Formats: sequence, C-alpha cells, structure tokens
Amino acid sequence: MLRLAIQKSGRLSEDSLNLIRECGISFISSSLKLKTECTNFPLEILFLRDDDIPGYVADGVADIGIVGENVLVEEGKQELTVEKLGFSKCRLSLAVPKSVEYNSIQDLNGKNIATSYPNLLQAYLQEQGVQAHIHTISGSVEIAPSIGLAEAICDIVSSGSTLISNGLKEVERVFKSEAALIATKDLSQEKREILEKLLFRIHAVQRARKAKYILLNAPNDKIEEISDLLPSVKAPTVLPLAEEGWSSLHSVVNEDDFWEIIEKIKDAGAQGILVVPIEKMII
Ligand code: PRT
Ligand code: ZN
Repeated sequence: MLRLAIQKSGRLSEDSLNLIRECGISFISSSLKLKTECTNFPLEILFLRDDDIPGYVADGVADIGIVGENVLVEEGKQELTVEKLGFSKCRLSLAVPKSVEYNSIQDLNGKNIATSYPNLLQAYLQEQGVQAHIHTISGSVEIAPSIGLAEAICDIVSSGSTLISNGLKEVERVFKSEAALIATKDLSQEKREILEKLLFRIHAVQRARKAKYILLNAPNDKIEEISDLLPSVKAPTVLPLAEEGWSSLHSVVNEDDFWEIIEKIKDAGAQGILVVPIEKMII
C-alpha cells in the first residue's frame, strides 16, 4: 500500500482530496481522522500540517505527498518533486506600505523584512545583491509594517486583496508556486508500480479538465475547412447525418483555445454546436 500525505485542513486540502476522488479512488474522510485507507485502490492517506509533509516524505514515513512548492523549496526539498499539479497557484512577493515610494529592489538595502519564508527570501535578495535584515515570523506577516516590526514583508499572495486591506503594495515577485506531487527517493518496486498507476489516472484527470468534447453539424462541402480548424487527438470523427449532404463532426478542443475556435467554425458554416465536459481522457 502506498502512503500519501496531504494537508489536513487548509488551502490545499480540498483540491488534493478532489484530485484523488476524480481518480476514481474512494475513501471515508472525517475531520477527526488522521489517516484513512482507500477502499478500491492500494492507498493510505495521512492528514498532516502542510509544513510537515516534505519532511515526512523525505524520511519515508509517507511515500508520496501533495504540498505547495513554496513550502517544499523553503525546506530545501525540491528534489522530491515528481510533478506540478496545477492547483493552489500563488506567488511569494515583497510588499511595502502603499505610501512608501518604491523604485527598485535596491530600496530594500538595510531594511527590515518580515516573512515566514526566510530561505526563499534570502536566496532572492542574494541574487539581487541586496542586504536586508530578515525577521522570521510564523504568521500574520501582513501586519508587521503597521506595528513597526519591519519596513517590508515577503508573503504569499494570490488575489492580492490581503495586501490591499493591510495598506500594502506588491513590489517584487520572489517565487511562483503551485501544488506539487512529491515522492520519497527509495520507493520499492511494488510501490513504484502503484505510483505509476496513480500518475496514469492523475494525467487522465488533468487532460480532461482542460479539454471539452465538441459536436457540430456541417454541410459536407465545409467538412474539410472545419476539420482544419479543429485540433484533435487524431482527426475529428465525421458521421453522416440522416439529412443528405450533412455530417456530424466530433472532436476535442482545449479550454484555452475554446472561444476562438467556436467563432471560427461558426463562420465556416458549423451549426448546432454542442460542447460537453469530458470526465477522463486517456490517450
Ligand atoms: O495548518 P497548515 O500549516 O497545514 O496550513 P497553513 O496555514 O500553513 O497553509 P494554508 O492552508 O494557508 O496554505 C497552504 C498552501 O496553499 C500554501 O503553502 C500555498 O502553497 C498555497 N496558497 C495558495 C496559499 C494562498 N494561495 C494564499 N493566498 N497560501 C496562503 N495564502 C494566504 C497568504 O499567506 C495571505 O495571508 O492568503 C493570504 C493572501 O491571499 P490573497 O488572496 O488575499 O492575496
Ligand atoms: Zn503550514
């Protein structure tokens, strides 16, 4: 059985559990339980503080884990990364009070900066040739300037609204982060095979999240032009309709290109366009 460590309660928890569920893996989760065994896949889930996950995986207490890259790199454990997972996207940024004039990173020379990420910050300052005093605090970093602890902060930002409501402005982006799947170095052959199976499912889920299945009707003389506009896993499927001279085209389009493609195929003569979500996509 493979042991997966995920955050017990916090910003990573729901998306991590959803990913496992979307892989068709069932388990009973309760806020009181610290671990649970999946019922239809050889996986045990441990629920931990996110900061403890890289250490548990590095030590082999858990075989794999899901954690933010910010925590992983801060703890110097980036070599455990298997792959990025595309959720919990955020950035580690430097911010100063809104009223302070800020021209460049050099303005932070000799200043006090409060952060929960001293290693990431130190590496960035060094790279930029800036010497500042780093004050490591474990939470509520945003209030440091207003209580006189520091002139600047370095903290996680996602929408930016926390900075604004604390009278701060983002001035430098130090690190970009998202959730990552990590694994211990010496997985047994048996566990590696389970991990491969899990990754196969994760990839199918991730592909499906980005893809839409599209069905449309088109006059036969427009099929070629429309087919050229439709990117597809292979060529689009073309099926004759009961009405003579017409066909139905089926294909898969990427969410990012979606609206642009719809406009083009409409202009090229497509009618009755249907777009449906895809649950899993195995290539
Ligand atoms: O209890 P535990 O130690 O497990 O959790 P935690 O409180 O340390 O972490 P948690 O749940 O807050 O965050 C877990 C992970 O989610 C982080 O390590 C990041 O990888 C990721 N993440 C994504 C975020 C955010 N977005 C985020 N916005 N982590 C924290 N924030 C905080 C930030 O610290 C700031 O206070 O949200 C505030 C800013 O948000 P905006 O939207 O106002 O900019
Ligand atoms: Zn934490």
